[in-house]
Amino acid sequence: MASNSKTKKNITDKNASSKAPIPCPSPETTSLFDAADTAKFKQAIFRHLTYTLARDLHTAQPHDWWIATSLAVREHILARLIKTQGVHNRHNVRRLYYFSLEYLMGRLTESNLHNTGLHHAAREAIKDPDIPVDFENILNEEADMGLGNGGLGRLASCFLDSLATLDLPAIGYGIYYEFGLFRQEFVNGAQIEHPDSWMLGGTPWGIERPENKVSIPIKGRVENIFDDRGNYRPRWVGTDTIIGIPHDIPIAGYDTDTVNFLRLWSSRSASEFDLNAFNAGGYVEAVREKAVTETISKVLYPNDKTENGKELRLIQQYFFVACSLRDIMRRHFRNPENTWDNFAGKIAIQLNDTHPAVAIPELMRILVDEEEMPWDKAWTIVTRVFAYTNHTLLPEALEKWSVSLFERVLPRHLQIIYSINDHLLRAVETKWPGDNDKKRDCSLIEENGRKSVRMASLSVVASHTVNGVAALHTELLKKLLFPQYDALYPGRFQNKTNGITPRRWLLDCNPRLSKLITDTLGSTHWARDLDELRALEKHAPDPAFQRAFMDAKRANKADLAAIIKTECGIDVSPDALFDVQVKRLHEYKRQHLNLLHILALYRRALQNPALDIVPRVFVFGAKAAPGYDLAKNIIRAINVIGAHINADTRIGGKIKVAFLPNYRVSLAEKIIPAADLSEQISTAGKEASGTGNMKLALNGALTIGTLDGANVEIKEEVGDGNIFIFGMNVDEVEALRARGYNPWDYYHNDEEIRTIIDWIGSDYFTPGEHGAFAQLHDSLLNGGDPFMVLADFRSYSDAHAKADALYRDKAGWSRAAIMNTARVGKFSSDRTIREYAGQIWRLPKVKV
Ligand code: 26Q
Repeated sequence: MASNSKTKKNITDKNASSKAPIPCPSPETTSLFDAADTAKFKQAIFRHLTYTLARDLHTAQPHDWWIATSLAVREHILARLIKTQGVHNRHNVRRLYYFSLEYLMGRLTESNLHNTGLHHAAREAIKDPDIPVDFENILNEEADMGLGNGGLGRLASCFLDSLATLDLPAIGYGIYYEFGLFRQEFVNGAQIEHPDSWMLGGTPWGIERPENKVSIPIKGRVENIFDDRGNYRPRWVGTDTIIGIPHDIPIAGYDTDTVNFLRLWSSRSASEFDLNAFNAGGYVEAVREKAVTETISKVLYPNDKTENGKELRLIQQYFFVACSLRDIMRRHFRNPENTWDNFAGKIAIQLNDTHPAVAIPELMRILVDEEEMPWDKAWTIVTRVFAYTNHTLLPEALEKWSVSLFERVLPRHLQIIYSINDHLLRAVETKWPGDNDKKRDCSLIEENGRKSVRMASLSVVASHTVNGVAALHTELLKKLLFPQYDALYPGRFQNKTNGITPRRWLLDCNPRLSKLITDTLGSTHWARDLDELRALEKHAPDPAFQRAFMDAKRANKADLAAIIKTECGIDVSPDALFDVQVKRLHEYKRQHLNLLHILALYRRALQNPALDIVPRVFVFGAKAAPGYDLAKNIIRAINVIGAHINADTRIGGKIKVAFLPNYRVSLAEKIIPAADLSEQISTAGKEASGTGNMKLALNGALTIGTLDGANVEIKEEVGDGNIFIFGMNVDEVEALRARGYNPWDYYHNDEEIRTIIDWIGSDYFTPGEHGAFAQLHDSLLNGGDPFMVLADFRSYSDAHAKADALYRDKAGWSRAAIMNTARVGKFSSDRTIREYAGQIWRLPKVKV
């Protein structure tokens, strides 16, 4: 988004204020305690502006004010960070290490202000007339830290917030990508990707730690050597070297002194100064090699289902886990009490999907090759340390690396994987003697055609615990994906239903609703214990409370309407029903089902001008992977058809479609508080959990959704009357698929479906441009409609009619919206993290 640097209005008396650098806040507005805090905070801002940034107060830009404000809160956080780490180190505590290739942190300044209790002081301080920028505008200067694709990366960030809030010792590890997820722009409705140079303006939140740099070997070959006792001692030789430099992002817990950190690695070339052949050719060659090495941490892969077989991706994975394991070992062994014997007692590593799974052979290699530990002892350590979270059942999303690529990049690791496989297949033989099918199912190596390494299988076999991310997903994981391992390792699979941090996703992003809740419950303690929201239930029938609740919603909708006007140029009314679908663009998430329904409504309105429908604004936010053509075609179809509908005066503005460009965490924070209806419409069995569903329900949106992922559990919590469930369940999807699903049946038997699909296939919306939406059109018919959009359409349309009817009943809708907020306490990531800490990590709290 363009830099939002509107300056503060109504600066009346500059002279008067500059004579009094620390004006006394008026006693009516702030308590004495706050006044002191405010004064100190203001001093800190000015101090950083002058002595850290070397900026003149009068020429400082909004961006400088943002940095100075961030540094003012950072002081408090760093003091607590040092204290926390001192306690953790001195007491040699057990720690959790979260390994994730993605973190979608969003903006950090405001959440850090909230978590440290300095939000009010900062807001007041910035009212000073000497600061020519509004608080909001200062916060808007911050670029999102968008180092992730979607749900998996945001989950990792919510977990870090909960870990610190619950006083659990934890460090996150990942990559300090120079470019996060691309910035999205629409040109003629089509997605255009731009690089996301989030670091460009500098960030006060990443602290480089060159003193903790590490060296990593890669590539090379294995020499098969035997020692003087005839033991096989392979040597990994001829390797290249990569340097990893850590950057720490402090993670301040809410209302506690605990500050953990996220350690992200950037790659540097080792050969920078190795220029002994000092001639022009050697120099340029050396610099070129440096550039290649430094591409490792350049860019996040923008695909949120596997982009299989890319060498750089495997190198990224190996780079960050190899750096992180060395860092963990350094921390462990610098305490003289520690040995390998207590390593697994002090260290728990959680693998966020299979992306960091190469940590398994890397730790085995360190133990067996470098520490010369017997295989079984090493394997015991490994399997006591690792646990693995699975986030998908989609076969195309399961990571597989070709054996030949693996051999080229990590030859010794491949050997180790083969050895793990030998041990595994012996166990399989013991359990199912002579059963070759079982061996094929369990093997870490897929043998059909070109051989490949199954990273999910490796992760299951090497972990003491494997978890799914919602109850339904975990059941399907055991039944469909890994029945062989569930039988081989009884009890290894667990469920851990996802959660979201109530701090960012209610307290920070929805101040109006937060204030109402705090005023009603008498304190902000609900932000630590989200189950306290249950106490709102008894206010749900109260007309005054309903009015206050819906007033907050309406004000949020007015704010979003202004954003829609700025970003899309579309006028929408805050009195319309705001129907929101925000998530990555994927066929299985079925944004095209939403589009078919929009077209149905539009057509019904055209056919019957007297048709009485509740005015609706359909809000979309979604990025498509740059190489996913069908997803991009769906985006263009929504944009182009939406623009056509928006411009059609015959329907009196009753249907508006707004696709907000560049969906990201900071935009989600504006959209979610303004939603009435939450679209969670994946084909049953495909969405592992979803977390946007939880954020929207918490902010008082009603879900229209399938019985998929965590929707099932949301329904259980909020009650059948407060959610619109439609479509086939998992068993019905499976049964229809077994009978033979044919989308043409629905096309021929349903006049409305047929006309709409023909409409999409025509050039009606793109005069002169034939086949603009051919990919979408074909996928629904000739392509076999793999996600069964047509099969669920009628039921979806009926569910929308019910939503329409309830929305007309103001009291009924308000009551249901309040019930959603009141009853989704289960989906706090604090609950999720308590379960992980108790049942997977065995991780005790440490109060600082
Ligand atoms: C893998 C290999 C190469 C390139 C990219 C990838 C890759 C990257 C990201 C594969 C998958 C992802 C992300 C997956 C993801 O976000 N999954 C979502 O995880 C959420 C948190 O558990 C769930 O709520 C969602 O249901 C699930 O789709």
